[in-house]
Parts: sequence; structure tokens; C-alpha cells
Amino acid sequence: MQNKFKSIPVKSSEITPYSQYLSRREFLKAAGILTGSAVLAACAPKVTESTAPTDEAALPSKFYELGDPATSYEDITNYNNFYEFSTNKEAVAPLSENFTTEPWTIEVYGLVKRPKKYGIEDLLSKFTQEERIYRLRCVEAWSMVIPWSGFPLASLLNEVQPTSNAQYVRFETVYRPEEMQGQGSVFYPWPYQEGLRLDEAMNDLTILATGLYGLPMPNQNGAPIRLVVPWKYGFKSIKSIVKIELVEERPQTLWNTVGPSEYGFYSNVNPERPHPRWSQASERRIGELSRRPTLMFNGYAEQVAHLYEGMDLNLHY
Ligand SMILES: Nc1nc2c(c(=O)[nH]1)N[C@H]1C(S)=C(S)[C@@H](COP(=O)(O)O)O[C@H]1N2
Ligand SMILES: [Mo]
Repeated sequence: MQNKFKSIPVKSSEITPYSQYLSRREFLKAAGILTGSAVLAACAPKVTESTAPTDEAALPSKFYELGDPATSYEDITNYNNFYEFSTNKEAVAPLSENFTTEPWTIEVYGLVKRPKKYGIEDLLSKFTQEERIYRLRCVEAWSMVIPWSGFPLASLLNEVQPTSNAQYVRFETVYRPEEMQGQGSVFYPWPYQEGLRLDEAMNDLTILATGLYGLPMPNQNGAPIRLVVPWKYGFKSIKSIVKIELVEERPQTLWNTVGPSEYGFYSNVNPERPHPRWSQASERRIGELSRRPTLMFNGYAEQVAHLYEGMDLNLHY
């Protein structure tokens, strides 16, 4: 049984509306868990054991991921990596404000029995949207907890029916340099591409996310639809997807092309394998002051470690 805990699938009718998240924030503030507004969090005193509520059971457990509350909406939507717009995390939100996400089509093709082009509205109505609260661990050693809504990638793949030759899934972000000024940069091979092994893509933790905090996906987070693979470094979770191709050979990925020794194809979160330029043993949770240890597979080992049995994770990084 995989995915018994640590992610919380619910019916779309049960996706927490943003208003409820807000009242929850007020509740947590009153309980002494959140100190001040998210924007001021860096200046706020560290919450210690003594100020944290003793009666944790009183808090609604669905808002937690491995015991941690979700990062604030403000932080999730104003501290972004989305190089198509900017390499400056704070500049992504303003620069993506006028990005066009309607109409939006995703083409699913390659080694499949039923290739198909889906409008985003088809995907939203066809697949039950679930809420999944996941950690996101960036390779740069910061992390967040994000309440996504979306659906398992496996649901879509089962519909198009990969053929027996299909071994990998290749994803591609929209190429629209007139709207995405960062795509003018000659330092990166646009469009952004990513890839997963087919069994990784079929794992229940892997979702296509269409929203967060019960709201439609903000442009800066990869509207209208992006991948989320919570046990891998954040750059695997490709944004604003227009193509999903089933292929036989391992696909090229943007970061592996740019820095093969720094960014491997697998890029599973692994505290024991340092990045060549920094340690991956700990991370800075956005909104918190002190660092915390990074967990193997970002805390999802129980659900995914079996995918890598017998593999040397230092070799296959
Ligand atoms: N197309 C595209 N997808 C992308 C990126 C990007 O620059 N372009 N950045 C990645 C990185 S490095 C991270 S950490 C996450 C950040 O997601 P968030 O801004 O929603 O937190 O998106 C990933 N997906
Ligand atoms: Mo990242």
C-alpha cells in the first residue's frame, strides 16, 4: 500500500477554499504557531517548543504535511523560480502577471495507443481534482510546504495508454518569448524540458497540479498546469506544460544539459549527496529562521524508495 499518509487526496468538492485557509491562519496565529504576517516572518522571533501549543491534536490535521503547516500563500506566490520570466525570484510574480493561459492545450503523444490534445478545461472536468499537501525542496537548499490541487499523472497516462516500448515521459514548457522575456536568454536551451522514468511518472505521488490553496494556479507557479514530483528537487517539477511525450530513450532535460555534473536526470532529494558547490544535508524552510535537516527522498521514502532498489544513488544522481 503506497501513499497511506503524507499526502491527502480528497474529492474536488472538498478542496479547501482559500477563505478557509485564511481562517486557519488566524487560528494558528492565535495558537502561537504563526508569528506575525508571512512578510514579516523573517523578523519574527523563532517559535520554540514552549510557545507551540501542547494540544496539537486540536489543530486540523489536513493542513499539515509531515507535521508542518503550509507555507503562506504570499511566500509561495512571491518567491519563485521560473527562468522563462526572470532569474530573480521576487521578479517572477510581477513579470508573469499578463501571461496568457487561455486557451491552453496539452498534447499527449509519442509511444501511446491514443494520442490526444486536451484543452485545460477537459483535464479539469475529466479528472477529479484532489488536494495534496507536499513539501517542495529546491536544489538551492530552501523548501516550502504547498497545498496543491491537481490529479495523478497516472490518470492521464492510463487514458492515452503507453505502448510497451514507452520507457520515459518527456515534458515541455510553452515557448513564447514574446510573453516570457527570460526565453530571450542565450544561456538556457529553451523550451524548458524535463523527464521522468515511466514508473516514476506512474507513482501516485506524481501529480499534474492545476491550483494551490484552493485557487487556480497562479501564473508565477506554472499556470495553468505544472508537474509536481515531491521527492525530487524542485526543478523536475516543470511549469506551464504544453507537451507530454512518451519516449523510449531518456530525454534531455534543461538543467542536465546546462550542468550535467551538478544536475542529474534523477535528482532525487538526497541529503547524503552534496551538490558540487554546497551541502544538501539541510535546508531553509521559507518563513522559518533556523535550518532543518533534509530527509531522504524529501520524506517520501516509504512511497518511492522501491523505485530505486539496487541502484547506486551516487552514480544515478
Ligand atoms: N518551466 C519551468 N519550470 C520550472 C522552473 C523554471 O524555471 N521553468 N523552475 C523550477 C524550480 S528550480 C523550482 S524550485 C520550482 C519552483 O516552483 P514554485 O515557484 O511554484 O515554488 O519550479 C520548477 N519548475
Ligand atoms: Mo529549484
